[in-house]
Amino acid sequence: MGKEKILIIGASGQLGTELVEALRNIYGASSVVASDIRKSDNPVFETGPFETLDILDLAKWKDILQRHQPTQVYHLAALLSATAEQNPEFAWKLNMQGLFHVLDAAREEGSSIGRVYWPSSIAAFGPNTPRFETPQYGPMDPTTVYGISKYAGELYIQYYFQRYGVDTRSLRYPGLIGHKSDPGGGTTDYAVGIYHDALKGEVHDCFLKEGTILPMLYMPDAVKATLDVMHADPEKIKMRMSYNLAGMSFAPEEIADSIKEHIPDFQITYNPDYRQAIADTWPAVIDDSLAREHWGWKPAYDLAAMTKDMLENIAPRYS
Ligand code: AKB
Repeated sequence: MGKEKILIIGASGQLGTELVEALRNIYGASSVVASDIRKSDNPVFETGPFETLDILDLAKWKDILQRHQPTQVYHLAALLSATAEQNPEFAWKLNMQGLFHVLDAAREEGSSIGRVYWPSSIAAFGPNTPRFETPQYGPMDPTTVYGISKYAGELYIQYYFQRYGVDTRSLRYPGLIGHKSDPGGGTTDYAVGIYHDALKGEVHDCFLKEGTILPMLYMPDAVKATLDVMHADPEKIKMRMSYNLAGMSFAPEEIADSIKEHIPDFQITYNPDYRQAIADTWPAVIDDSLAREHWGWKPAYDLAAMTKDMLENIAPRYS
């Protein structure tokens, strides 16, 4: 690869913030342009270029492309499952039109963009998908607007690869858990909030009920998987929809128990809301064997290791 210029769209979000830091460490701060509708107050955003960008604003998008000539684009801007259900029309517009703006720019004659990363999610699955050892291929009948947009997006990134030769890469993320930024509107996000409540000495009132097993991934593993799939030689990416990806699976009472190992007084209560119905249509345990076979995916963190690391990193905020 020659000199790379990276553009991250939706950089102020949970995953974007982490990728800005990781990619600036690899490529140098000036080679990684962060963009979002609002600038994060995370200090890493002061280390390199930032552009205010609403990806639905085609004129601004084209202007940024012309000025920065990115060779790789990470397009992360989207509404997540719970927020999208509050505003389904806008969620569809943002999640799909935003993706088309990126894919269409990448397929244009003479485009600087050589590679596009776009995230999918376990939300692309639905009630008829096998819940355990969920296969890469099988029934996909998402019930949320977010999940429908992810499944449609998966088909489109494959289409743009097959029809126009755009080098698209993608992962189906489980719930992502990290300590560097606050999560934004997901059904799996209780698994972040619970650590903060535990360290504040508060009872965690969980919006999912006991026994709701969901697939989750700790952020350092998510960042590693994202960079690994983007940096893999093209011939290793033998599948151009989104790869199944797994880290760990647990129910709310299991993460609570892992916290009690460190904070014995911690308590959890259960008060399921509309997010329960979303979680009930998602898989519990994912089969990610294709990612392991094709480009060597292997997660490092289990629940116990993640809990220890989360508590250590969040504790200073509340002490
Ligand atoms: C959400 O809960 O919406 C996200 C996801 C699983 O994609 N974390």
